[in-house]
Amino acid sequence: MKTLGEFLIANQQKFQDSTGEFSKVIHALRLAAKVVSHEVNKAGLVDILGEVGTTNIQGESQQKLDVFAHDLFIKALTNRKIVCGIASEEADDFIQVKHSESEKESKYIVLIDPLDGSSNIDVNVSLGTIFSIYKKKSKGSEVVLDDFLQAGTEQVAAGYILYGTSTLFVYTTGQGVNGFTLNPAIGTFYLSHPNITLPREGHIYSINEANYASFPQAVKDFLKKSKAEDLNYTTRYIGSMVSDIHRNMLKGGLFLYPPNAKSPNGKLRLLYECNPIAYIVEQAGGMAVSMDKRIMEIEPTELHQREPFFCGNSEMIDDLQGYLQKTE
Ligand code: P6P
Repeated sequence: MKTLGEFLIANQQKFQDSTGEFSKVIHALRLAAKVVSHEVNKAGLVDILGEVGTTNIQGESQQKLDVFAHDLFIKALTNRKIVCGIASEEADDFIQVKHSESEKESKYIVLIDPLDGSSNIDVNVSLGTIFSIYKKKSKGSEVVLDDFLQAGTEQVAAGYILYGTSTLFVYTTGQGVNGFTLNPAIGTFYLSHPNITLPREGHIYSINEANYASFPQAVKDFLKKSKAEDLNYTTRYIGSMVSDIHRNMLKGGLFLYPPNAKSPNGKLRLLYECNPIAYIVEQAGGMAVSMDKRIMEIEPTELHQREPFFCGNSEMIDDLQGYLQKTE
């Protein structure tokens, strides 16, 4: 079975002018994913080992896992100087990756949610990392905010890492979606889910219905219809987006995070949650929209802006859009 490394080499050879720079970005994300996977899988032991609130043998205080994951991905990407800028959910502003005179300028930027769903750590629910890769578009030697405020259609690649019953690295570069499962015994990702494609039909919808009272009427009407007996829909909601999305990718379904009273623009972040997931879902044959438009066509205005987010099987999205376009 092909490893992620072999897959990258095979794909790199398809682009005669490739310099291997992009592969190095994926290699760095892959390395960080292995370390985060190890830490996530021993999180439950932290209390038992008595590390919480004290210092470990290196004298470092026990970090919260999401800060740990942020630091790790940032280090993996900056130490190798393979990107020129990074934006993270855990950092208010973007991070400039400076190159010395002798170092070759990198052309890639990465936007990342280092550990999405981290509030689930204490209850042993799966977590995820979500990333998006673009090319720097500004002319100067330093990245500027506009380099990060690109529409999702400009993505060079996008992916997620699911720290679940196994650790899965799923990504696309625009030629379909492939998933790699980590063999923790030897630290190698193997191609376990080649060319992931959404099943033609979906009968699952994922939504937090506790917010029903303040959903837009169009969403309420869609949900009412979805409960009709003859549709044999079922609802599944883990509350950790990568888990909900990955299940729907394999089994078919619709993920919805509408606007609500607590989150008037929805809760999910456009740049490092909605756009990368949208790229993956579209590459798997599905669709991803905000209230009235394709999510990847939204022109971002802020680094951490939130958007309503609906993605999954095309026929389920078409059905939902029939309601959304009748908005009140
Ligand atoms: P709610 C996790 O906190 C997260 O960012 C996503 O992973 C998940 O889909 C969503 O929030 C869950 O939000 O409001 O349903 O708890």
